[in-house]
Amino acid sequence: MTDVVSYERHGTIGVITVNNPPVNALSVGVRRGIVDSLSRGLADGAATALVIMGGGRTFIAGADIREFGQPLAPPDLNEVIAWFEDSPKLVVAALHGTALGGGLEVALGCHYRCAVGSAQVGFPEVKLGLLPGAGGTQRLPRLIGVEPALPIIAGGDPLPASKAQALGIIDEIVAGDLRDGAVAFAARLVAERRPLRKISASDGKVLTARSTPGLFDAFRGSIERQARGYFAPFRCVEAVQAAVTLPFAEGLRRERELFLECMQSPQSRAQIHAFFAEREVTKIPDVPKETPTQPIMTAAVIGAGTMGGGIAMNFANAGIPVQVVEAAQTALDRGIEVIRNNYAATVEKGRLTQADMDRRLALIHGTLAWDAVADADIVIEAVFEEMGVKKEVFARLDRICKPSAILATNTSTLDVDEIATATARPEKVIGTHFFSPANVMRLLEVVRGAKSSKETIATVAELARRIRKVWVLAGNCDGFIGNRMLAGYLREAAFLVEEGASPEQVDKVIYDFGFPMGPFAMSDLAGLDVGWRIRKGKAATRPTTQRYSPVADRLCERGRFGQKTGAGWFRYAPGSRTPRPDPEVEALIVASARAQGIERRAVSDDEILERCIYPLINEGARILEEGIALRPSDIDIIYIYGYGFPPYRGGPMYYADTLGLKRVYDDIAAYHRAHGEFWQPAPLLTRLAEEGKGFRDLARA
Ligand code: T1G
Repeated sequence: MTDVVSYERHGTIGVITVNNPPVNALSVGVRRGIVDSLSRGLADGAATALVIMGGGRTFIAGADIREFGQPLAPPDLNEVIAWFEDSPKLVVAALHGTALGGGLEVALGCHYRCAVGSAQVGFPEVKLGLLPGAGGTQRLPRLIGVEPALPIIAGGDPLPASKAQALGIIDEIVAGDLRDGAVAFAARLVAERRPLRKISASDGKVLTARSTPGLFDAFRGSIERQARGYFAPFRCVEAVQAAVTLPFAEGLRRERELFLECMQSPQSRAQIHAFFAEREVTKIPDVPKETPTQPIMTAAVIGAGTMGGGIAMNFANAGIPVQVVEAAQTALDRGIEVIRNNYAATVEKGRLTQADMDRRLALIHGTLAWDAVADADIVIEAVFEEMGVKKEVFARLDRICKPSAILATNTSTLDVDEIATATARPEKVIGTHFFSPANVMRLLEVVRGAKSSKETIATVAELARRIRKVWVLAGNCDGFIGNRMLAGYLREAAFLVEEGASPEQVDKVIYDFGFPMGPFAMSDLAGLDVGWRIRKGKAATRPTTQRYSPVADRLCERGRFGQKTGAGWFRYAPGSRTPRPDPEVEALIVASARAQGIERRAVSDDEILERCIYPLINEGARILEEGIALRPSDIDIIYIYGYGFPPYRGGPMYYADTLGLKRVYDDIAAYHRAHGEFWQPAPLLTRLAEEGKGFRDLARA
């Protein structure tokens, strides 16, 4: 059990190395191995000090999440850390990669910490719906002070080594080999007779915080917006508060109580589901990790509109030179100006240096000359959403681009296979559906055409990782995965307001469920004209027997396209993005209901929530049956990253399982009886409900 941790002496310094790839998680074997190695180091008379470090690519990156939910086998991590802190020999933690969670807690139990410059440290537990449960909420505030510790613990984002050093978390940045540097650092500390610093015994900074009790309420207020609906961030604050009000041992006990509250919350289970789902999504059964990929050294984007410009920024941000091709100089200039303004806004917020902005802009080359894309390794088309235009672009690219070039379309509604017919290289054609704004939203739907080769898929997957996208493979169908499911969600929202709900009532129900905004505010943000154009394209084929709400069309006919025109479903004061109810819209809704003979009624919040969320689940089941999505958790990732589904509810398919599919099926069947064909229960949902199973059972199939 202890082969995952080794001990060997280098000169007079004993080195404990954790070897538990891929991230040196603190499994029970690692905890035991660390204790064994510490005992060996203390018994080693020739060792005057000890170093603990990680083998492979990182220091310990946290507790072993896969052990959660199982009875915790000894030794308890708090005990392990206390043995380090109480060691009679000086102990140095040597950090590289990502020293996270329990890993950082182990490091805080050591007397000193050194790191390579590229190391990161942090407490991401809150992103799993947890909190640092091995002394992190008690030691970090004692080391760096309460105010800098709060955002690290309640926010969960990692810190670069430089920032960690400035805060006092890291004592020394090591150049060159980490082990050699750490051994030399430890030897120096011994030679200088530096004290064995025990953070748990240093109360100065937390006692100071007692004189500003208001800082906790102020911090809670500062996270209210982004932590809305979450359980763990506010437990993190309570745990840090205990570090201020209680002695260390009692604070540790309080931390453990709060940790267990978080661990037992449904939110943590949902967030851990999302954590593993985001990694599972990269596994494509017939495109294994070993599939060869093409090098992507240069890229090109056709179209410098909102999407094209945002897509180009992704390449520049990853250091990949990118040509941006437009048809007219004015459109090109406008597109490049929007890119420049986007970067300038980020510099203004202090999240990008001017030098970085200049470096990235220098990688983006605007041009009217199509032959500029001849040598690009990948070209992404982001032109007008009309099949004729797209096929003309792909035919032209097929003639111009080098044979190995991948030709990708950013279409959100058109048939990728049909676009591929415009080329002689269908195996190189693929869908890369970015979400707007493309330089911000992390989701990328990779749409596999019937003839997209495995190499093309693997290459685009690798590129997606380079441009920091969470990518999900989707089959080729109308709306792929996300937008196909969204259709039912938006349809029911429109029906609900004709039946008697108001747009603001519907939006509030969905906002309170945990989305950043409801369907009507979202439509106003995206622009109502986008959907209008699509509906007009399909009007001729829409069955006349099907219920249809014309309200959105009426809004568009009046030029009410949403925020961009100052009015849509809501009205917006000049320069404001705050939606305001508009009597003109209410009148349009009432007129539409009357024209359809719909008797308006009071609609309950519960009905609104079910009629908006259940269509996601029902359509998601159909998408799984058709093989458009590989697994239910892929759909969860799409909705969390692309549509703001609250991570603490795990995504639509996970959420359905928490409700129980029997109940979901019964409710959908009832809506089917009441509202007709749109509510036909998906066969897969029906089968799973009858078998007493959940979507989770599919993943295991
Ligand atoms: N436990 C178990 N498995 C883990 C793991 C963990 N902590 N972290 C990663 N893995 C798996 C992951 O599922 C994947 O598996 C493989 O390792 C590579 O991960 C007491 C209670 C470290 C930044 O939250 O953020 O400590 O798919 O693809 O992109 O207070 O992994 O190969 O089968 O993500 O290089 C706190 C979570 C835990 C860190 C590396 N720590 N991990 O990113 O690789 S709770 C975390 C990450 C805790 C204590 C509390 C990232 C990474 P597979 P990967 P990567």
